[in-house]
Amino acid sequence: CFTPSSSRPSNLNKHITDVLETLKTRHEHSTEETAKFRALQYRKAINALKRFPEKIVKVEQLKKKHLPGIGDKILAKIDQICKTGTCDAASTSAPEWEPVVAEFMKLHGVGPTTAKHWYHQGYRTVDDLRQDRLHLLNATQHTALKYWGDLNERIPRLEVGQVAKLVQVAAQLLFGPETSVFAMGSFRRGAADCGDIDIILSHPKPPKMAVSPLHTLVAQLKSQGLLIDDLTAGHVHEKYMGICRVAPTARARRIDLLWVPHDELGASLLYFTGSDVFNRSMRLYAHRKGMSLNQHGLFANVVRVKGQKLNEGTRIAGADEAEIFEKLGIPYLPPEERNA
Ligand code: DCP
Ligand code: MG
Ligand code: MN
Repeated sequence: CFTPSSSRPSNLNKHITDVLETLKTRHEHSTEETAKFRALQYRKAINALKRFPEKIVKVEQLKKKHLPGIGDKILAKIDQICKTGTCDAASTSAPEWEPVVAEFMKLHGVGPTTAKHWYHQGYRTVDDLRQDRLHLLNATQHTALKYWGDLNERIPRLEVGQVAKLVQVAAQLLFGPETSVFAMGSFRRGAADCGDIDIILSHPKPPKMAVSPLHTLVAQLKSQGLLIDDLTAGHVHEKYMGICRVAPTARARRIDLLWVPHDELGASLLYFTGSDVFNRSMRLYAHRKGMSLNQHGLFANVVRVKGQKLNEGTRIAGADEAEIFEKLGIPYLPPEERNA
């Protein structure tokens, strides 16, 4: 997945990836212990197939290729899809609880276990939850429900840019012009619309204050009316999750603010740009090279025994994003190329 898309054809295997998408979604809504792992395997398989340079008409084309996520079980499904256009697992209709659980899981802070629990208690729609049973929900879920309609809408790219600009102006007024502010996540990857607004802030010499700079900024943005509700409680240090509104009559949007140390800015930019699948591949790549990558930096000389880290290693990059690619021996990929 470290190949630029310009040298990659478009998805030649939609006939297969569409069916696998259905199965992936089933696993995402499942409460089985292995469901998370399986959903991830499907995501990897789907990404690998999308990039596969030829149209697959026989499963033999994939044998011995060892594509990510494609083990014997998925190979058997692909075989069936090649032969019949679908596979048993995908053509059986979804169980009755599935669409209900899927709807509940769209609420921030609700996973499959909670969603299934509500289903078993007899709730079928988000309106059922809203009616008179609010004691069911914790504070975060309650806030998410309050803005349910708005939060299900995609955010136009333009609006993400406007919010980031407002945050930048406020932060630079508070902490000076050397404060850096970046719009991250799918926005930085070039998406036309985003699921939420992700912002990184950093400062070469963070002001020493009684409360953290991020907490100060959040208070300021609340008084301006940009931030309208919290999803995290208490004093914020490094990460804030909440709800914002670009103007009084605009829709409510999910916003994440991250305050990072200046010498970790590159690693944080890399992490918060994503995608999450791209991050996982990059971490795995580092791991294979005896290194370790996280949002704080790239570490070399990591000693692992049976996969367990015995030491943290030495940090060899962190402040600069491009340097992390360089030290890993991967050609730099611009954010738009990290959608895998
Ligand atoms: N991230 C990650 N692993 C996770 C969650 C997040 O690596 N489990 C990183 C990669 C994401 C970034 O954080 O790209 C931002 O997370 P979002 O959930 O906001 O995802 P995106 O911005 O990529 O997509 P969306 O448009 O849905 O917000
Ligand atoms: Mg996002
Ligand atoms: Mn986010």
